[in-house]
Amino acid sequence: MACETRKILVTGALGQIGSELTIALRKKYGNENVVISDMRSKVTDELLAGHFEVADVCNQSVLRKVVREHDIDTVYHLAAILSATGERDPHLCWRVNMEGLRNTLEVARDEELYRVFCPSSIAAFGPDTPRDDTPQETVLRPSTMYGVTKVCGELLGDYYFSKFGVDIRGVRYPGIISYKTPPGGGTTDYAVAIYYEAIKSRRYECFVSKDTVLPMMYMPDAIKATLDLMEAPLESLKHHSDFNLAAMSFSAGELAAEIKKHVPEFEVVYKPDFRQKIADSWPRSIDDSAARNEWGWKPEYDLATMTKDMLEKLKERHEAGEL
Ligand code: NAD
Ligand code: AKB
Repeated sequence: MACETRKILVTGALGQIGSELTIALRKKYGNENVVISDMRSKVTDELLAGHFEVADVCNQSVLRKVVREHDIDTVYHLAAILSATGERDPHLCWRVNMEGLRNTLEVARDEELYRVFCPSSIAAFGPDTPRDDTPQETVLRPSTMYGVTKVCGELLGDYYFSKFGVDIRGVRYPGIISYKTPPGGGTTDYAVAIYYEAIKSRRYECFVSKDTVLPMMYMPDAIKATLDLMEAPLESLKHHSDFNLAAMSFSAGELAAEIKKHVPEFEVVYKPDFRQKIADSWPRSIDDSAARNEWGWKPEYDLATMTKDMLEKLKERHEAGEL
């Protein structure tokens, strides 16, 4: 099945992950086979190389129309409200994350789609979960609305799989670090912003404490995981919507120290805000052996290799006047 042509829809495609996943999918399946959609309409030229539709995932008939018009058989459902924005507006978070997913699953069932991808997050865990080497099967009692929607989303996905045969797959992404599109309102955003500020102003005010440790992943690994899971044979999967996924864990202080190796004059001050409490409720490290065993997951980047690449790429963008 690996190289078979697919007709793909990416929702939330203008976001941090969608903007890079779209490019990877188009490279693999061809521009004409990857339709992208988002609520927002400001699209970069790079993403305009294929079809773009403005579509609110809360509107099921619009979603269905896009799927039918473009003969879609696979959806990467990335439209969502993330943790920090979700705590500011929990109702919006519930509506977009839950209605959006249910609409996607309803359309997938009715239109007999081949496969659906919908990510979960380390936010599915909560203060009662073991924080180190967090197991695949463990306590799921998050303290944020975003986390609540991620747990419900995993359960809803698995329900549609067992009840209706919808082949939905998902990973619990850690914080994703990247240099192309800024993150969209999460708690792990500091681990991206710190790189931008190291290049732009040589100073960063960090909104979590120096000793805050969270699981993180570089974007190329996140894209690889997504594509690999979506290509895994169904028979090899015991899990579906909820794979733990890990690459590296580090504290905010360790991240700053790694950046200082390349930018010695870089300074960080720590001023924790409401996001500290969210970070403190999430795991420090993740056991992802189910992903490794069931579909061969293995990350490439660690803190040192990611930092070198991030700083090189952001420096190039800065020199080109893009930042
Ligand atoms: P993002 O905030 O960068 O992008 C989300 C996109 O969804 C945005 O472009 C936004 O305009 C769009 N959107 C919001 N409401 C919409 C609606 N009603 N209809 C259509 N589009 C809408 O998010 P991301 O970081 O790219 O995350 C993608 C997915 O991955 C989400 O499910 C998120 O929970 C998950 N995830 C991300 C991370 C991370 O660190 N980036 C970590 C764990 C899980
Ligand atoms: C967030 O911080 O909300 C996201 C996530 C880990 O789900 N980056």
